[in-house]
Amino acid sequence: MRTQVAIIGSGPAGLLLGQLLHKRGIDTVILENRTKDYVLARVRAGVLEQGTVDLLDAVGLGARMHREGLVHDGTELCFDGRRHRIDFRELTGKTVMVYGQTEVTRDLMDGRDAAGLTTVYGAEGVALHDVASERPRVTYMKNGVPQELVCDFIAGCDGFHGPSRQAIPSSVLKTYERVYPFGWLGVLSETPPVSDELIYANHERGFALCSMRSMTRSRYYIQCRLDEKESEWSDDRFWDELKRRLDDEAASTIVTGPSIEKSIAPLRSFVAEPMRHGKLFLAGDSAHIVPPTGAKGLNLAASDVHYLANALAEFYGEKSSAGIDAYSQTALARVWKSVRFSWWMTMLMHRFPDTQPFDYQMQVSELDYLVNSKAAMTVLAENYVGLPF
Ligand code: RFL
Ligand code: PHB
Repeated sequence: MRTQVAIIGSGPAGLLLGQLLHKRGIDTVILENRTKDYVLARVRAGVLEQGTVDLLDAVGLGARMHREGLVHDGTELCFDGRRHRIDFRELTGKTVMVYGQTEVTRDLMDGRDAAGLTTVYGAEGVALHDVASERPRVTYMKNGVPQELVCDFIAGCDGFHGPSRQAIPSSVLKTYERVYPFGWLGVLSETPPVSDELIYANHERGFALCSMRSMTRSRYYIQCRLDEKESEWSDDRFWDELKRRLDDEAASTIVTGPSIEKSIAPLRSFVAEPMRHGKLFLAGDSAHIVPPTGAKGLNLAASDVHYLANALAEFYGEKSSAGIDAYSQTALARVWKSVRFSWWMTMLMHRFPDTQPFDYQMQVSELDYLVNSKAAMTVLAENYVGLPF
């Protein structure tokens, strides 16, 4: 098989890139090792920046998001037993869209199917070859039969554990990492959200987050230890612990119910540089990971593929390599700012194993300053709604 751009991975990065390139008349094939249903069942992100919303609109796939998504004008920070609102719209003129990653993925997959574009699910043993040459290739197995995809470029959109980043020689690749000493235990339930907006809570017992997927479906998280297992957390234990970390009003009004999904995610910050090697480009989680505290992961995948699609369009349209030569630097400038914001919010909101009473007072004092300073709230708000791209 031959294509212009071989995309590895059908997560949000790969699927959105496929649509952006299709709009510009550039041919793609996506290779995904999982099944379509497996990809659709992964419960992950929930908050889209305006820039991500704009990209879904630009590829003509925003209609359901505008119908079913929830526009949030602000968020709440809870500490010391009280909630404080940060008004994004007033502070920045912008809002965010609460719309699940599973729905974004479904809309993008439907768009790809409707356009008749090729996605190979269940592609096993995907391997990248000759990425620094004029003729890069990807090999894989489909139903036990060896296959080869010849292309002009490879887009590595295969997440943190995929093969693309490994195809960049270690002598070229520089990585930066921080692993946090805790995880998030997430629960999805068919219950109305406790509040109209998200609540990020700093509590002596650990962080908690009240999020949602719709007015009848809630997503809650609590900070947990890394050695804990989902099976140790019955629904009752989860709800009890969540309530203890919220303010009295939220704790007394929250509607609980059976969990329909429960999982623990570790938290890490990670950046790989450069994001391009020869004909291979990394985009999304294959190049960087942020802790979910700032809701940035999916949005960074979107800004990466926006830059990459523009660069490739410039290459095919104007025969200029300027865009692809600048891709890594352009994308990384935005990546690092989101890495910083996510790290800062994580440090501010979580309890660390070595947190002393002094450290906790420092967090509360910073939060108290934050919610009483328009300048500080604006800093949070403009990062949360997303820096321009
Ligand atoms: P993905 O989504 O991991 O997709 C990568 C795809 O590549 C496939 N793949 C392979 N394909 C072929 N061959 C191989 N060998 C392959 N290996 C892997 C995988 O099966 C998969 O389909 O990466 P992508 O596209 O870069 O998207 C990134 C986002 O998924 C991620 O950043 C977000 O989910 C992060 N995230 C959040 N981001 C936000 O912007 N807002 C949020 O509110 C938010 N909340 C979250 C999150 C992530 C979480 N977890 C579980 C990590 C909440 C959580 C709990
Ligand atoms: C979510 O709804 O899953 C979610 C929302 C905000 C975050 C992280 C996750 O910061």
